[in-house]
Formats: sequence, structure tokens, C-alpha cells
Amino acid sequence: MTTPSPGKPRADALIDGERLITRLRTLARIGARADGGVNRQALTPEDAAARKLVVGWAQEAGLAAETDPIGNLYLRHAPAGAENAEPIVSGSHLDSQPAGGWLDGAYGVIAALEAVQSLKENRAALSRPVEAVAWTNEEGSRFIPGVMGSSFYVDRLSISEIEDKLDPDGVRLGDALAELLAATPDLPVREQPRPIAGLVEAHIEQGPILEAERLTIGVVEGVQGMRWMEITVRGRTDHAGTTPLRQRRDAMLAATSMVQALADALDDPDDIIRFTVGRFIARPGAPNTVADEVTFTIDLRHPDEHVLERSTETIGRVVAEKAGDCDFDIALQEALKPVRFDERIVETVASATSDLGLPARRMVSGAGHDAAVLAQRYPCGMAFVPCHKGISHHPSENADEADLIAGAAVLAETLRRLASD
Ligand code: HGY
Ligand code: MN
Ligand code: MN
Repeated sequence: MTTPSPGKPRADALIDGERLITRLRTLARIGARADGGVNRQALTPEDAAARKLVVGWAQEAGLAAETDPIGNLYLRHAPAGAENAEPIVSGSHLDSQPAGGWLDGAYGVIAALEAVQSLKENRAALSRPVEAVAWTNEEGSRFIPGVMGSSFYVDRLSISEIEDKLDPDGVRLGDALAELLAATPDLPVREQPRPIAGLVEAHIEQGPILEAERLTIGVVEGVQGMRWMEITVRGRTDHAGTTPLRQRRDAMLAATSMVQALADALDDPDDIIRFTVGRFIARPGAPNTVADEVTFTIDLRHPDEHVLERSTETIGRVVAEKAGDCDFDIALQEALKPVRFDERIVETVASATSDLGLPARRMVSGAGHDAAVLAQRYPCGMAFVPCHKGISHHPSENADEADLIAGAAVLAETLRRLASD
């Protein structure tokens, strides 16, 4: 690491690193898995418990805590005289993947809380409020689509269009959301999103670049585009012992041949396209009955929207070719275009990083983030810290404490600069 020059701010003068790490480790106990990971999916009792814990920390720190109709949390410091200015916001998500780690999302929320609390404690001269936010259901692993709280904030979706969605166990989203909100009955509810002057999200990189290059901070310039689809293949149930194969309409065989043909058709010599089938469900699900319905998901990503468009056409063609005697539907569930972040915010992250003497590079995010959705309406940026071996969406996800602390300090300094304009 580069040694900070004399006169420049030091990470440990800007935030309380020990408090940051203690809170992250305490939060990781909620939804802890036996293998060391975290299962704290959106709108579960664990998600509600995590929100309560974070609200408690914020209130102890003297921050004003509020929620909204979709369960986003706002933890606010408004310096005297600046109450009515548009805030500078920072946050991420408290929900995790089913086999997730302790840092994806949680880091960005707790780092934002630490930054906002430290700016308050250090009596930073601010001309705008600063807010830490936890956005609801970023992952989309339980209720599709993800980035739900941030999409609500920028008016990409309304609660009425999602409240009847069901999780894989048949629980209705509207009911799960009502339970989540009931767990914090005293929190004021902001009925309408408010304009934001600027937003910065801190996150672990979830990829291998920073660690390989021995860098502490990734200054994120943008996020690659993403599409989610659900393919449903319909055939006919038949007796496994008596029905000759040539007389079947076997949805399983059609669906599996689609998946393999799609992987072949989307193979990218440059290895830039990301094609994932992460969920595959066969019904009725009995060993001795031919499956009559198979649904599987596609998560498709690339930094170039034209490639996403072409790949979507390929998916339509290949699915039709491999359907045989089965019927099929292709439902587009989410489409997020590639995002370029706001140049002023990116520059502010970069200058705060270099003034802290931290080695950094600019990069594009492979993972999706709430900041990419919020960038549709507000000036946004992100700061990444390295994670071990680039592993994420896995229980072993981890990062060096020193990097987590450095990232939170960069965040605090960036928020201070943006909120002092
Ligand atoms: O899927 C994503 O990129 C994010 O981690 N939810
Ligand atoms: Mn995340
Ligand atoms: Mn994630």
C-alpha cells in the first residue's frame, strides 16, 4: 500500500474501523449458515431482524430512521440549516443469496452507516443531509425481480404490480412485505421517494481483479447490462414404465437440450458474455412420471446492449429449435441496460481515494447493484474493495478487514466532499 503523504486524511481518522467490523460480524449472525455463510433472503424474518438491528444502531447514534412502503430503510443525519437540501445518499442491501456470504450488500449498508455516523460525530461542515440506505430485495433470489427497493425509488415498478408475486414456497410478496414492515411498527413511513443530490454505493468487488492487482479501491465507472428470463416448457405427463419414448412429449428432455444448446450458441471466444441457468424446476417431480412442465431461468449479462439484444434473439431461436413437440413460453422478467456512472461522482470517489493514499484503478462492475438502477434518475457512483479470490454468492465470501475499513473511509470522505458543495 502507498503511504499517505503528510497532511492528507488517514482512514482511521475518518471512521471507527473497529465499530465497522464489529457491526458487520454481528449482522452476519442473523441468517448465519452452519458452513459460515449467510442465508438472509428478502422479506424473511431474518431480513426483518437485520433491519431492526441496523435501525437500533442508527438510533443510538442519533440518526433519524424511516422506512417506506416497500421497506427501504433511511438513516439520516441532517446538519442544522441543511435540513431542506437534497441529500447525499449511500447504501446497499441487507438481503443475501440463499448460499450467500457476509459482505455482499451488508458491507455497503454498514459502511454507509459508519460514514454517516462518523460525519455526524466529527461535526463535518455539511451543506446537505447525508443518508445511509438499505434497499429492499436487491438479490431477487426469493422474489423475482431483484433491485426491487431501488426500482420502486425511481418509479420503475409499483407495489401493486409485484404484490401478488409468489416465492418458490407459494408465499405472496404483499404478505411478506406487510410482515417485514410490522416488525418495525414505530418507524415513520415516507410515502414518496425524495430527490437525491448524489449517491455512492460501497461494495465488495465480487470478482478477482483488485486482489490480483494488489489494489485497495476500485473506482467504478459503470455496470454491465443484464437480462433475466424465465423459460417454461410444456409437454405431457406419462407413465415412465409403459410409454415408449417416441410417443412422449417430455418437457425435461426438451428443456435440458435447450440449456446445452444455449450454452453452445452463446459461447463467446472472448469470454465476456455471462450466461447462467441458476434455477431449473421440473413438475410434477416424480421419478416415475414424465415431466409435463419445466421452468428454468436465464441470467444474461454483457457490457454492450447490442450483444444483449443479439443474444436474446439467439435464445428465442434456440428454444424454438429444441422444443420439439413441446410448447414453450419465454418471459422477460428484468432488463437493465449497461450503465455509465456520473463523471463528477466517479471523480470524487477517485480523488478521495488518492488523497487517502490508497492504490486504486477504474473498473466496470460485472455484478448488478442498486446504484445502477438509481443512476437512471440520479447522479451515482460506486467504490469497490477487494474480496478473497473474487468469490461471492458463496458462503466462503470474505475480505481483509483493513480493506473494508479503507473502503468505508473512502466512502466517508466522498460523502463529505459531495455534501459540502
Ligand atoms: O446478481 C447480481 O449481480 C447481484 O449480486 N444481485
Ligand atoms: Mn450486492
Ligand atoms: Mn449479490
